[in-house]
Parts: sequence; structure tokens; C-alpha cells
Amino acid sequence: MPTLVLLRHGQSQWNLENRFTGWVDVDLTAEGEAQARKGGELIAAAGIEIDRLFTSVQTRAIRTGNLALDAAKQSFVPVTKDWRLNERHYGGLTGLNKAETAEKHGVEQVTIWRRSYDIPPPELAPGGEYDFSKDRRYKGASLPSTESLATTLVRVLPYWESDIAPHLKAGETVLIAAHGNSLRAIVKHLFNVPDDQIVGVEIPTGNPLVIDLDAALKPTGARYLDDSRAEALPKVG
Ligand code: DG2
Repeated sequence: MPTLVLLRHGQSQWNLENRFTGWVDVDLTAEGEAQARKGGELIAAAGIEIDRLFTSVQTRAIRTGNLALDAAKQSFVPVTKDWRLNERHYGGLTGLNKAETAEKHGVEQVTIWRRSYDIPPPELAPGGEYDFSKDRRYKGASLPSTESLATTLVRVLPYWESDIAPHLKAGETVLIAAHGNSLRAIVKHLFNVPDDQIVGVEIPTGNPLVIDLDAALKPTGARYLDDSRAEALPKVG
């Protein structure tokens, strides 16, 4: 039966600094690298044999996938990178400190921007430091100026259906190394989480989430490999 392993990248420099990151290509901290390696060790210790890795075009996720596969002694597997697995675009909040933003706009507003299903943060003004329209990795892509979880799902889901699901349906074990919100989008889809309940779903850094799937890719079981850093999981079935 197919198995999916979701791995949010290890701690990034801006996770440490508590800044909205989105599409900014921030690297891992030393702690984040250690989390990624530990994730790989846990995958190996659980006897999980990965068939392929999908990741975003962002350094923190790519390096996490590679570090985890190295640690699991499985770095020979094929790797596919695609911008559609990127973190959700944080729009005009990009680069701001999350605590300072909460002081300015209130905790409730910031929770809505961070965790609501379909309310996007303010748009990013074009031409600034965080305008990625000239970045060659996004050539040909239609770049968002902000994204809610709902619009993130709109670009993740077609990629899931066309490129990832066929490998799972063939019975493979697939690792996706990505981001807090691109993974929340996948979890919402797989577990059919209602729009008003996705606010409660958090994905910890560097902790592999193993999801057993049936032939129709419905979850039959799910567990984090590092119990000590687990978050609540949506109900199976
Ligand atoms: C974080 C998620 O993305 O932030 O963009 O700031 O997973 O790539 O570190 P990641 C960001 P929150 O939605 O948890 O604020």
C-alpha cells in the first residue's frame, strides 16, 4: 500500500528570528540541519524505504530533503523540485517580525492571516526586495502577490494530482520535503479537513509525518516519528 512521508524543513534562520518568510529563500540554521538529519535517522529506524523525493525550489526544503535522505542512507532516490510545493506567499507581511506584527495589528488579525483558510495577507507591492518576478526559477510561472491557504491549495493540488499521486497509486513510498503551509494544504486535502478546522493544524519542523494510504489515497493511519515534537493530527476516516 502507498505510504506518504511529509517533512517540513528544519528550523530556518527566519523561523529562529520569528519573521514571515514565504517565498524568501532563507537557509537552515545549524539546529534546522540537525532536525533534518534526525528526521532521516527516524525514517531509517522505522524501516521506511523512500522511493522518491518531491520538494520545492526553496533551499530550506531542498536541503532538508537531501540531509534526511543522506542520514537515512537513501540519497540515491530520484528528486523532483517544483515551485508549486513552495511555502505560501506571505505578501506584504514578508520579512516582518511576527510578534511585532501582532503588537501592531492584534493577535487575532495575525492569526487570521497565518491560519485562516481563505483570508490572504495584504498584497506585496511590486518592485521591492521581495519581488521574485525576475528570479529565473519562476520563469513562466504566474507569480502571486499574496496567498491564502485556499489559493496555495489551488496551485499545490494540480501538481499533487499530476505528478505525485500517480507514484503513490503505483504503490510507492513518497517523501515530500516542503513547508508549513504547503504541507497544511496537502493535509487538508488528504484528510478532508473542513475549512473552519484547518486553523488548528500545525506542522512541526523536521518531524516526519508518516501517512498510510489505501489504493484510493485515503489515509488509513498517520503518525509523527518524533513523539516528543508531535502536533495533533486530523482524524483518519
Ligand atoms: C513559515 C510559516 O514558513 O509560517 O513562511 O514564515 O514553513 O517555510 O518556515 P516555513 C513562514 P507560519 O505560517 O507558521 O507563520
